[in-house]
Amino acid sequence: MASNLKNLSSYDPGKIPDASDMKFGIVVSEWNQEITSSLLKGALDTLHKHGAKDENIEVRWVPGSFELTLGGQFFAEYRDVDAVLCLGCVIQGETRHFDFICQGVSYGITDLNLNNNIPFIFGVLTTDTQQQAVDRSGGRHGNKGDEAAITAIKMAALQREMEN
Ligand code: DLZ
Repeated sequence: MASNLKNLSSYDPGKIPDASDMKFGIVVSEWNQEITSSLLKGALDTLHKHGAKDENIEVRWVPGSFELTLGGQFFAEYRDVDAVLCLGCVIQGETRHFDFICQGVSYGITDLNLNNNIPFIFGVLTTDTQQQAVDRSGGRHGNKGDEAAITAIKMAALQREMEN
């Protein structure tokens, strides 16, 4: 469903597993930092709301969305985490850079999921305008950071359920 029809922050709280013993890595892009900081805040608030503890959440910044995949890979290699949230914002400019970054990060995150057997969450806004990004990072369409956190908790819980 297109996000102009859906609030990214709306979910049924009764259906979210408890995250009090889950560990999370969060990789955030410095590009469009005023937007990505809001995504990060949404993700942290939502993880905490569902029981995640500060000591079980590690945040690392990378220069741009293109670097989210390698930042995510570092979590898989060097940390013991149940899920990794990748947060970024790519805004359409005058050149084709937008397409290459979006393609790189979406394929990259798919590869991370399949090659590491833990969930990596696509928390990247890809918008035509700055206003669309504002609307989806704590504005009138909610916050994609909240959505990323809920997805991380659900996928980490699914993995536990299926491997046990
Ligand atoms: C270079 C670039 C441009 C033009 N736009 C964005 C953007 O809108 N969002 C974003 O996260 N990053 C952007 N970048 C930076 C690239 O992601 C990357 O950091 C550089 O190309 C260096 O690899």
